Amino acid sequence: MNPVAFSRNAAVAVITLDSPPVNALGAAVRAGLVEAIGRANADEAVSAIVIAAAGKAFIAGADISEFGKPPVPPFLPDVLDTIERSPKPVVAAIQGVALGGGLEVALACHARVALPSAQLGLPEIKLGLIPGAGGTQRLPRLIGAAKAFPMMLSGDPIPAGRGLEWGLLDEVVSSDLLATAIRVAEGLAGEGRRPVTSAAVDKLTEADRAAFEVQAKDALRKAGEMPNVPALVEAVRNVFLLPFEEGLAAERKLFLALVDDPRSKALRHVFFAEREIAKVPGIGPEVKPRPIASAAVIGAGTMGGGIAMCFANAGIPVTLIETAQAPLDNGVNRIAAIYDISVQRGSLTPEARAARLALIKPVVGLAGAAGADIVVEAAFEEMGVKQQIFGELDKVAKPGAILASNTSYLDVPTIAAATKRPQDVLGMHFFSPANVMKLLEVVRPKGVADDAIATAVALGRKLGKVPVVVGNGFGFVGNRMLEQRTRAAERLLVAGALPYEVDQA
Ligand code: DAK
Repeated sequence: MNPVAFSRNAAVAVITLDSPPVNALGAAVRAGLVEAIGRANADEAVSAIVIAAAGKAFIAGADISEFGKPPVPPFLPDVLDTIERSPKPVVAAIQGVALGGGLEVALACHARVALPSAQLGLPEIKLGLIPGAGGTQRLPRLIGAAKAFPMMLSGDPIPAGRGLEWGLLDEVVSSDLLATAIRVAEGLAGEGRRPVTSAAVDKLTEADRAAFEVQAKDALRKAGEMPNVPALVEAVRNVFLLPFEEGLAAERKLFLALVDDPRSKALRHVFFAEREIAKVPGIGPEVKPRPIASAAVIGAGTMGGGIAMCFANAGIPVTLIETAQAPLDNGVNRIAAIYDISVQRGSLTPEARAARLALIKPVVGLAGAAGADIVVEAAFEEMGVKQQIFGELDKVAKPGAILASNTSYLDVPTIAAATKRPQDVLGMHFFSPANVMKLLEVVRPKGVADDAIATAVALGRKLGKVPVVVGNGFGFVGNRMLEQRTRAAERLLVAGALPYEVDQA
């Protein structure tokens, strides 16, 4: 199938990208785009061009799997050059995400229209990179460096409405996206206008530059060891120092050095790994998760409290259970103190703090778990304790409730054997601090129902975690690795190495 289709609507050429799942800019798409722009410009009946996309995304950026492989022409910066230099105006029609190289395509166009649901972003920073196809040079020229730099520094997309407000978009329409893009393209052709982003200068004021330098200083202070932050600062600063072409060449050089950095290679690996682990063997989309409207957490210690916060943060009411009032009060006070710190830092409003605390209901005794759709046990790491709890849970929990243990090492089937419902018993292993760490091991013992695993995975995502389904082996995956490392470190200590030498090794 050709990933780039060409059609005509009166005097407007419509170039439609159709490369599922997300219209990434692989070699075939890049070649198709150049070819289609050339065809439109060669066609005397065409006066303007629209770049549109089929499917849920406009363009999700470069094909990440091509990074680090021998580059195949045409290169994206050259494709964008072709678009920007097109004698006939080119308009981008954006639905869904325009990310990375996808937004850079849109920036090279002469106008941009989008649906309200569109998301515009340069997420390269999250892959250990910086934008490498003109993003660091064109976006500041279009909206000012003080707005462009934070977008590139966070990598988080902005909604279409803000894009319109900032001048990144020319129009936002809730329907008839293609018809609007065609109208805008005809309008530009009629007026003989072809606004070129790389030539824009009016946003690059002294005030903009000063504001950017303040942001840059702060970013460099917080950058840690990530080399892409100083690279981003340098690239954006060039907007004020160099002509466009030279800034572009400098950006490309910085980008290519980062592509070879092992930290970027690791982050690209993580991108695909996180998508790979979403595919659970034997559990397809036909296995529906059970509805989870309420939860109970057993144990108000560090782990239990953190897990209860995960539920409250996701808006799920949660009963926090202890054996006595004093440890329960301690647990609730600890949770409130953690929320207080967030309020002091400004990352949580006092209202949101109150709303989250109101979702946590402290209760003494296991009977409090009776109404919950899921129970997560976070008691002492001792088989006897776990079996006793699960034996009692079997009597009080409602039928079909998921019974999960937060055990980090213990055999889940042995815990499940304390109940008459092993099909509902699994592991949900959070990592400390549970309200912060993203990894969630979902332990899948033999005998557990597929929809119970699907429920734990779906719930994990709702809690903002990266759920990874693992087998029921000692230490599962995370602690199994840490165990080996700790054992080796201790051997070195016994053999006479100093702790800092062990750290170095
Ligand atoms: N490349 C390859 N595959 C991608 C992809 C990409 N950019 N984006 C998504 N996919 C694949 C996923 O791996 C997944 O594949 P399967 O697992 O289904 O096989 C499938 O698309 C669906 O993705 P998700 O499962 O993530 O679906 P969601 O709907 O949840 O999310 C998303 C869709 C587009 C929001 C998300 O996938 C996403 O954030 N994608 C990554 C966006 C990104 O980081 N783009 C790359 C930015 S870097 C240069 C040349 C080029 C460039 C620079 C320089 N020179 C020659 C100097 C350009 C750089 C960039 O664009």
